[in-house]
Amino acid sequence: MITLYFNRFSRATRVRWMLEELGVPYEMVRVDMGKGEHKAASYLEIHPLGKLPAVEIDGKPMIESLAIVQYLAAKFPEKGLGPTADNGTDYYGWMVYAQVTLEPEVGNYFYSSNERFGRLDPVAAEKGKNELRRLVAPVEKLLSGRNFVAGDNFTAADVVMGGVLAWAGGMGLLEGFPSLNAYVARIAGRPAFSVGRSE
Ligand SMILES: N[C@@H](CCC(=O)N[C@@H](CS)C(=O)NCC(=O)O)C(=O)O
Repeated sequence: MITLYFNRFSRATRVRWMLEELGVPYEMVRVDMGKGEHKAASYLEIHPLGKLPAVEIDGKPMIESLAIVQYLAAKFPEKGLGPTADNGTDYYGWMVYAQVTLEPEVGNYFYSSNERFGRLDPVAAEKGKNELRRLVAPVEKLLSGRNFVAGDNFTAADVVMGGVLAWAGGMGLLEGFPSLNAYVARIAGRPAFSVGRSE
């Protein structure tokens, strides 16, 4: 049995989206971060830092959304969301690029451009925006020749890349990148994507 600890304003949306793409049964425990439920002793047993997401798979806790997505792709190979013998270099390379290279810059822009987090810094935001545009340029090139990160078929790498780019696109950071915008539209049109971030 798979249990997902979920809050829609967290990276738990990535894991829920993946589970929905797989079409496997799971149960969801909603964690109210506003009420501090993620720091409760019972939840700290599952995620030692009190962060989201976490899952329990057959009673074993697992943390880190990128690892969870990869693990789920491997656990259900018949669903075809993992790498093939031919596309592993793109699958792993671009999936990790999205998480490690792109996502921190999108996050920096999000926090430095948004008053409500108390870190508003227009200079840092502008710098971050320009840096992100430099970093997404290779992905624009990649996606100008294919529909998905690892080729013609949607894979778990798109759950990671698609989520990060949809976040960037939603803040207007992808203007002038036609392939990225087409990709985000393709990704956002998937029913599982919408379920992943719903209440
Ligand atoms: N690298 C972790 C990041 C986990 C993380 O930072 N989660 C945020 C929400 S997206 C969180 O729980 N923040 C609340 C806190 O740190 O107290 C992952 O991908 O799972």
